[in-house]
Amino acid sequence: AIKFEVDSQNVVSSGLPDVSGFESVYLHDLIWEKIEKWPNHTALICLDTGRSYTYSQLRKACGRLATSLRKSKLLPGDTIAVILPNIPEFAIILLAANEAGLRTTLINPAYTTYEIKRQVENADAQAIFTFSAKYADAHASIANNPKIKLPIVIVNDAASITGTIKFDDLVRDDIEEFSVSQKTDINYEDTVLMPYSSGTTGLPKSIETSHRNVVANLLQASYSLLFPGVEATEHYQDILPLMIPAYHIYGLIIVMYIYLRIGAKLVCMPQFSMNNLIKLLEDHPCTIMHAVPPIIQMMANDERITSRHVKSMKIIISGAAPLGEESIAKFQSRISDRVAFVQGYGASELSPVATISLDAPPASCGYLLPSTQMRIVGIKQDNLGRNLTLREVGEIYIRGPQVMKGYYKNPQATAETMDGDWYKTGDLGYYSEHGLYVQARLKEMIKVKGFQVAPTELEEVIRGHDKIQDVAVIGVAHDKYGEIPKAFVVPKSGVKINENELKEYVAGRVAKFKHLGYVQVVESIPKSASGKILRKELTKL
Ligand code: 4UW
Repeated sequence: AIKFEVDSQNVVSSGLPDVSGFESVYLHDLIWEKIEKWPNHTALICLDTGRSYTYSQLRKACGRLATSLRKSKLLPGDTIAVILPNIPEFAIILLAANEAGLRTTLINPAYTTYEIKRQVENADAQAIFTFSAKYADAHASIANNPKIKLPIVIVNDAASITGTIKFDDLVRDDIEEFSVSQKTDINYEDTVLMPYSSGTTGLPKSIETSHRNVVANLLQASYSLLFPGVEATEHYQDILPLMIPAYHIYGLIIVMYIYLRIGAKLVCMPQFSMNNLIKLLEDHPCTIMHAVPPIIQMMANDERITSRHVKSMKIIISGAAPLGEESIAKFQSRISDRVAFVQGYGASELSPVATISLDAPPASCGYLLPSTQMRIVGIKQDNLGRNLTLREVGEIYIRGPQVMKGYYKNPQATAETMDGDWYKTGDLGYYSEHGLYVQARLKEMIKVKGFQVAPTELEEVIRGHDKIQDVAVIGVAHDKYGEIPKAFVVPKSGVKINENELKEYVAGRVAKFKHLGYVQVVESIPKSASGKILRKELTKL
């Protein structure tokens, strides 16, 4: 089979047949497309509580919640903020919001109030879904925002708290399911998701992703990932952990949505830990697993995990950060060599996948998805801006129906990250007969365990410390997390700053994965004439 084609301009195209039909399908309709084939199969089960939903129960709950959302005066184009761990109700809320024509901004429940408030405001959210009374207080200050139409909805908590609504009341049996005629006010180009990403530079931004973007990517990724040529119906017996967070677009689209569409069973893990993963694998004979590199590394090194835990496992898929070949080798030699490993490459701006394939070597990120094109653009003085040939290293540009509409209310950032209809990934790599190899990140984004950390955000937090005059943050290599943030700080004159003092200051303000690994005191921060931090120079200090 032809894996890819290269034209005279060095534009690489997928060798796979184009996907079609994505222009005029709503995201939720695509997910429910085949549901009558498996109404009584379990769709989602919670690892912690055993609470589960069959496909038909899931569909009904989504229809009822969509009706309730509209009754709450939320209108098409309004945004809801979802602050939830991986629980079955996550899928209900997302699919109901999709159906009601609402946009969703997904927030890490481990975020501090400071971080949540920022994201809620950045996305102009009008409703907040959270999971525990414990959080309601913290979110109350956010819910005071005059834009909020629906106060906090508490999912999965028996307690009644003033100013909040219980999720169960929005999905009661007597609520009519959302009717088809109410859907006419949604367009395929409407924004359905607002992933939060720092992109190439600066603070995190809300991305506008349309129904069409996500539907296209679901069809593209399904073609490349689900054993092409095999009818999707054969996958209804698959069992997968929903382990990577559904509040990250990789978990949401590539794990939850893809597999709900084909009738698989998802075991939701609300809180990741090796103990929980071991319990999950012991109780549920998983057949496919999506992970990030640090999890694969932990599995490879954890003596408690043996071949018994992966006896039904066909494949483990990794993405969001580079996967070391040593992890795969150790996994295969120590645990099982029957499990195949595959990497994918994506970004929040790509709804989210660009490359993945079952027949590429595991060190490769795979071949381009159907209907996807790539250019590798020179960044050196002697090849700057030129489209390079196979095996030459440059910046990865991607084009296809999965490329985002743009950054929300930020045309400048959108213009900077796009070259016409090409998305400039800010990643360095090359393409070969074996697919895409990603070598490094050119953009300033730091990735800790696959999670984004924006240096600009940490710099802003650190600048708030009264002993700090100037600061710059970069990512440095970490053997377990991939990378970890390091701050270079210039104290105010005559003041001494102690490393732990600054680490604690940051720890009090941002989620754990953003905490500083290292602090180095310097005399000045290297900057360009225009005042931009020269982060490459910092690595030499
Ligand atoms: N190797 C090296 C990789 C790789 C990588 C990503 O947080 P974001 O915006 O988004 C993601 C999405 C990843 C993803 C989604 C769906 C999927 O199937 C899959 O593979 C299985 C992966 O991470 O961060 C985007 C940035 O993360 C880096 C790269 O720098 C990219 O621009 N990245 N995948 N395989 N680096």
